Amino acid sequence: MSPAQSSPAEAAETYDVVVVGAGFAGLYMLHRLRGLGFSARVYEQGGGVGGTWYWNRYPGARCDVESMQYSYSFSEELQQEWDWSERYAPQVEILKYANHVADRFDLRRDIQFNTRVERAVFDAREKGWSVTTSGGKTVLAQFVVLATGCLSNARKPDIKGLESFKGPVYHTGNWPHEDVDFTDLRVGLIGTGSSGIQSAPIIAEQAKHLTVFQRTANFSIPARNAALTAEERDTFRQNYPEIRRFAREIARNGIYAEQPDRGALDDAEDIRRSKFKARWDRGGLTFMYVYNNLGLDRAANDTAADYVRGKIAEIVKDPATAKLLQPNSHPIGTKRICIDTDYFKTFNRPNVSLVDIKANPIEEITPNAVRVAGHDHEVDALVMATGFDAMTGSVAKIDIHGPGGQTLNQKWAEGPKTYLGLMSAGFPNLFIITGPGSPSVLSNMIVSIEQHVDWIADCLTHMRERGLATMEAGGDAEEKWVAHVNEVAHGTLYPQANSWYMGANVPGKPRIFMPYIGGVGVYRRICDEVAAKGYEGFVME
Ligand code: N01
Repeated sequence: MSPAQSSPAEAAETYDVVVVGAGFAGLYMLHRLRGLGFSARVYEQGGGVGGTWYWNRYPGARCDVESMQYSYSFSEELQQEWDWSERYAPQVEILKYANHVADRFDLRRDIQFNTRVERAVFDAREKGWSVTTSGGKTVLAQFVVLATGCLSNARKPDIKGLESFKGPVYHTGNWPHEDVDFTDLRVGLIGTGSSGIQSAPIIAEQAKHLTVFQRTANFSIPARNAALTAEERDTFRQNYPEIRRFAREIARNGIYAEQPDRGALDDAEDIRRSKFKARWDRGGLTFMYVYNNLGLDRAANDTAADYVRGKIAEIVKDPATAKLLQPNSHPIGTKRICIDTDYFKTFNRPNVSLVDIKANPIEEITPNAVRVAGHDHEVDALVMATGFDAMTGSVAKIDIHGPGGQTLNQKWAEGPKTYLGLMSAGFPNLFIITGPGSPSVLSNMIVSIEQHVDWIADCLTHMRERGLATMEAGGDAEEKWVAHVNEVAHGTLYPQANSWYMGANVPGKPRIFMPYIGGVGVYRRICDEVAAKGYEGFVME
């Protein structure tokens, strides 16, 4: 299957597949490829495996999907032997798990760390990709799989004067590997998404003073994190076959949980409140699944949003601060809902203050302060929890040239276009794992990663068995899929928010709802049907 059998570039290393990234997607992709006898090389820009969990080491970082579910299902031994310590695993433990997987399945020998893929050019004659890395080396591969992650391109906003700041500036998505000590320091935190909301309470415990600069107030539900007991783990393990099946086939978001059977307005107010209370007390993402229409109907959504706003008013003692923390700019859940531990309570501390930068945006950053409305908020260190160029950002950093000479960035200038989120027309033999146009970030990522990896593995096997050299998304199939993804999104409340799902957090980025909102079960069936019909909509030669 090597594309370079009679290549003029005979000295170049050749692989069946180059995988970009050694996070959860890249690791499992490598494992499957190896098992099928394909030669593969993984390039990883970090110094270790784990992807998002390698980079996001900020204080308080932990998963918001429960750990027993945020784990691979492909190996029965693995899921039976690994002991998660808490309901929501901390970053350090998830990273340990990724390292355990890499060792247990002997994956490291095919991974080259500290190496970025800079460029990939399709060679029509060789029917494969010429891949150039940051080390200046070029290898040939018949297929390239982008396992680059959806939230891996950390974004520091362009704020006037930022470069003049004398203290350290950290980004939550690119946190140092060494301990960061905020003791006796005045810390400024910009950004109140999941990362800011998780880190604020921990930073506040350590710092002399924490000033949170909030542009958009966010909805957050308590995590209610706790140690997992041996019984809880055992119950999960015994029921894994059903839990995994349900997560893959039934749950919209790939998470095993009770599914709602009625809308919010079908219940009287007292019943509705008691249901919201039960979910609030239980904690976690399933708050949004108490009713089946919270993402669809604004009046229904308002009932949940009002409940959370009421909770914020109960928790936060200063009424003006509470009011500022109550989100009013978007329906609940249409920006990724946050899961926190004591976030709102943190604003009752005497060493924490909140600054509204919606009404008065940051004017500039000076060597020792953040200036808002003419007032200098003095800080010794800055934490940027300002998010990512999501879903397309890490793909865009690679200079990808299709056979016609067009780059993927040119093709995606008006927004990403894919067929099933897996391939983009005009770029043969290039797969994307959890790309735009697939459920991806709207789901338990591991469920979506496993589904994509398995689909790609089956597809490569299909091609090998038939002696097929290239595969490409068909233009018509892609157009129809893009239209479908849009249509489904616009049937929901999601596009009403200026979210990173819409590309709205990056100035100049096209506003298109990127993930597929139809649900992981529906999506899996579509992908399976496409494969069963001989990869309908794809062109194979
Ligand atoms: O990033 P975000 P994140 N000036 O984009 C603000 C996953 N995740 O790293 O909303 C001032 O959500 C921005 O304001 P606004 C999860 O999927 C999961 O927190 O654009 N402020 C916002 O408040 C999550 O959704 C976990 O008005 C600026 C914040 O910065 C995703 O990663 C933990 C600004 C960015 O929020 C991203 O989360 C962490 C500017 N120029 C992350 N630019 C868990 O599993 C941006 N902001 C728990």
